[in-house]
Amino acid sequence: RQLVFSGVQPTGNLHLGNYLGALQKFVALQDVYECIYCVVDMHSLTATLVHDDLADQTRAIAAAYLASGLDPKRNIIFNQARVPQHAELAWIFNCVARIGWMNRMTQFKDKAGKDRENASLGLLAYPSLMAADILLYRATHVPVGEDQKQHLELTRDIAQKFNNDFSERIAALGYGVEMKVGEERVNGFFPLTEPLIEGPATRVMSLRDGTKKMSKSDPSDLSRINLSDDADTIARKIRKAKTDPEPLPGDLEGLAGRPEAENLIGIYAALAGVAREQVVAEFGGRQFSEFKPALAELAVEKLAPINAEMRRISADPAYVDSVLRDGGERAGALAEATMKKVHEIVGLLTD
Ligand code: AQP
Repeated sequence: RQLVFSGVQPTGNLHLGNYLGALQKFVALQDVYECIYCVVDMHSLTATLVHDDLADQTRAIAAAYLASGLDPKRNIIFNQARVPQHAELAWIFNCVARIGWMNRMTQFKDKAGKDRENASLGLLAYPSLMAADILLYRATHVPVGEDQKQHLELTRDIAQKFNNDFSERIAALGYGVEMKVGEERVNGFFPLTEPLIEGPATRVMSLRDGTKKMSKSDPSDLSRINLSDDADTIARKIRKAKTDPEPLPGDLEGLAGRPEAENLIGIYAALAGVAREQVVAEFGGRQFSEFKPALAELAVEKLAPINAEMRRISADPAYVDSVLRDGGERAGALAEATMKKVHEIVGLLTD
């Protein structure tokens, strides 16, 4: 059985990186797989504990899911806090994972900064909760941006260690599924989940600095296009985007050492749904003064309807809550079934 799981944190405005790296792919995958899409609200406590409007932010991400085209009937859409088994499985994974594994995570190093002793324990254990999110549903595929690749590798390490440590009990209970690890065929309870990191915009960069990831937490609003930006703002941000003085190259090799040009070409390709080769073939030799208006027009064409739909859906918070409640019930039933087996495998006395 193949199943997709992914999530977005309710930590501020969604930007074009979140859209191209995650949401746009979620929508395409709903036609191919059974999918579960979560608003991972408990993750948002790891860096900032007290939020002014966490419930509203949670609804806003759910509205963005729906506005991007996710169907709440075909997919399970819910927020993490409604299904307490996420935290429960994360605790077990905290006991499976090693501190050294967590210490090596680049996102932890970046977010904790120099004063690591003062970072929250939750920030360090973040990947354990992420592994629990995915493995609670025994998801086989996770669409994410490039920045989450390391966390997905850790998810596989946790699954593999759990499968190894409890191999005898898993086999005795008959809960194992045959899977391939390298050349070996083993019996495991949790799948070794594959990341889905594909396409021309797996790492959208800041519009002000092509070497930095486009991010919600960048202090400059000009560095990102927010899904809530209106058409004029989108066009202004693209006009002001940093570029070099050369015309666009006619092939992909010509993008080497030109991170800003590479970023804008990648964004254009992802929005248009074409390969980057096609974009350089079309715009090669032209100046940014010609390319930027074309990119702005395309971005507005794709994002304006999502923006309008987000506003329409957000005006009805009771509807958004009903989607999250219904999704939470469906996710909760699946989570309960997994945890019943996990309790038995681990030997926890719960019934
Ligand atoms: N720049 C990006 N390019 C491509 N994909 C991206 N994602 C994030 N930034 C980019 C993908 O969006 C999904 C949801 O991300 P998240 O909300 O869980 O958290 P994040 O990665 O921490 O988002 P930000 O904007 O980068 O927040 P801060 O500023 O807090 O670091 C994920 O699939 C992610 O890969």
